[in-house]
Amino acid sequence: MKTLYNDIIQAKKDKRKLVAVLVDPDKIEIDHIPKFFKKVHNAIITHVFVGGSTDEEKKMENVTKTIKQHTHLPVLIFPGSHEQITEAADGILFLSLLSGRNPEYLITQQIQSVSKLIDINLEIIPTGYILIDGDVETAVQRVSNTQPISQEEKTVILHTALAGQFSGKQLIYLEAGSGAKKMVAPEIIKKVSDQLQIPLIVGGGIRSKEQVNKAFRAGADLVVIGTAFEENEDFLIELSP
Ligand code: 1GP
Repeated sequence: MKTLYNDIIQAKKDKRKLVAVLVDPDKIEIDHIPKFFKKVHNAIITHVFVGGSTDEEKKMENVTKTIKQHTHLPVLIFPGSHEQITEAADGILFLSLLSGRNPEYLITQQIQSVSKLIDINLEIIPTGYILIDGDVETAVQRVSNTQPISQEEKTVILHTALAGQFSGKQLIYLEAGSGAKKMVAPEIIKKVSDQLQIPLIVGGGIRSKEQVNKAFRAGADLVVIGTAFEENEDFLIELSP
């Protein structure tokens, strides 16, 4: 059953915009999760992504379990490595880093994740992950040892996204990187969304309601926000319906 994905497709058809909160297990205290999710539920958040480039304290499983106990929202793993996979979530963005040329993040990690995935019941959503220069060196860049695509290279970005779609990805994620100084430019989002038939996720460096709306107006179907909530939870109040 492709429930999570079907809901995203339905939202796209209905032009209902989606917002995910990204919870990085390295950056949240387990005890704080109940309080944080009370605020999340008062905002326009529709999805929870859990994961990060690293999971230094090996908290992924516990953080995900605790989140599931305190939310009705769909919880998807957004893994930095196969070690972050846990059956405590509802689904997984099965990422391939299409902007990079490092086989480790194109296929090796994916193969290493199979022994776990075949034994558990997570909805798997094949996702083309495209790292775009956000004007700062991000953790994804460091950990994956790949270069982001420059925001000047609009056609390369478009063709990378379409190559993902043609290869069977079900989502495309344009990522400026966590804590990016510059979000993915609305012109790029528009160029890609005008041609793409599958849902488009945009994240990295989004810190204001205006930026969220810009991304939506340009054609993003789902916007991801992490750092802005880590730095200021009251931003959730700004994002109330
Ligand atoms: C990172 O796109 C997400 O993978 C969110 O980025 O932390 O900058 O909001 P921020």
